[in-house]
Amino acid sequence: MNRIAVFSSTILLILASRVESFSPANPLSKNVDSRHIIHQAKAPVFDEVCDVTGITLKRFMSEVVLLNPELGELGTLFGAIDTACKAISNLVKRSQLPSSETLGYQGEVNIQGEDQKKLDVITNDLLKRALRFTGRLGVLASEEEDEPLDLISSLPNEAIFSDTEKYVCVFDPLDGSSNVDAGIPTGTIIGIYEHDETCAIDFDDCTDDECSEQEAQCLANTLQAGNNLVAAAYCLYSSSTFLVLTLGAGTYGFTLDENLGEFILSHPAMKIPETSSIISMNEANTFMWDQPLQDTVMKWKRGEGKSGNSFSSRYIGSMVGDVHRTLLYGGIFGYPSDTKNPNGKLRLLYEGAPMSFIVEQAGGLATTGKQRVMEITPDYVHQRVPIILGSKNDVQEVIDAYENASASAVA
Ligand code: AFP
Repeated sequence: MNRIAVFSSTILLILASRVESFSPANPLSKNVDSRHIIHQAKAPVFDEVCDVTGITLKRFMSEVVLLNPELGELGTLFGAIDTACKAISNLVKRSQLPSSETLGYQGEVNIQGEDQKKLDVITNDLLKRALRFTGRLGVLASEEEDEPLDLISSLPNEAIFSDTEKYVCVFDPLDGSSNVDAGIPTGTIIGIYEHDETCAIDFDDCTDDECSEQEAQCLANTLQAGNNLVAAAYCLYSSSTFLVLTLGAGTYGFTLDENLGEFILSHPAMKIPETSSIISMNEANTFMWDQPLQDTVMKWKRGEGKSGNSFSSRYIGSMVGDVHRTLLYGGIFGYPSDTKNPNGKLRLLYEGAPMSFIVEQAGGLATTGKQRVMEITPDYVHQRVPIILGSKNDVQEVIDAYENASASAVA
């Protein structure tokens, strides 16, 4: 086989697996309309550049858009995410240098009562600007913003974007930032929803009171269940910089090639191992967890769970790093409900739902113990949710334990 043929067949396999994961027989596939189905109709056009460089994220997205022109605006948003992740990766890497002045605290507390680090604020601003100037962003909600923001109406020449499709972006710009001073991995988490045009606010024409109804509509745009996500991604800033995404048809991992300055497809059609032997939760909280979870984890430690594997612990305390390892090696990552925090610690909208989407699209499961995370509609933007996600069989064992406990409570 010549070089182009080898490359072409690899891509066709990737595209085939994207289509396959949309099969209605796949219990994990979302209830999607045809707009989100990636068609295999036309053979992609390739050149020898990719044979030398690998498939860049830009190339990947343009192939997707070529085959699915209706996803064109999403391609533009991913262009902004690509740039923002590279910029944040540089900021995090340089943050220890005395000249960077990005370390330490901002002196502000965010809406969840957490001390904001300078990097939280800088990366929030960076991502906000990158997405805003695509002209495809309707509303944005961030861990670092008290309320959702409508940024499109404040763009210069906003009118030129009036006919383009808009999206709602929800994100945590720098998750795990409390670890950054110790050089521990951090990450950015992003979820993308469709946008309801009726939410545009003209800030020039209204006082706070007059706008409240529109603001409520705007807010409603962001309060969507994970099932409505059209795309999700995370960037992990670690030994390498990774960008992992799903468009609802499989999970794809890219690694930043620092020499090229491009994300290169390194993990096509990721599949999380179905069973594993890794527990990744803050075990200092074990005694406060729900009894079914405590019992299951204890069985795993003794090698008495369904798989018979003796489990081992791996916990960074930085969700993106822990989820990335879980995707690659399998196991369970969680921040479950406990007696002190009945809804756990992690936020549903911009942490729980996008990560659950990515994990499910790689063949894993994500639950609160009692409910699939993707089915929960948030009541407010910064709502927390208990999370247990990872290898299908291991998460199922937890779900079964909760079901058995509630059945015996009823009996
Ligand atoms: P920070 O962003 O404040 O560092 O919190 C990180 C995080 O939200 C998530 O990334 C971790 O999984 C989780 O908190 C760790 O929490 P514990 O320190 O309570 O284990």
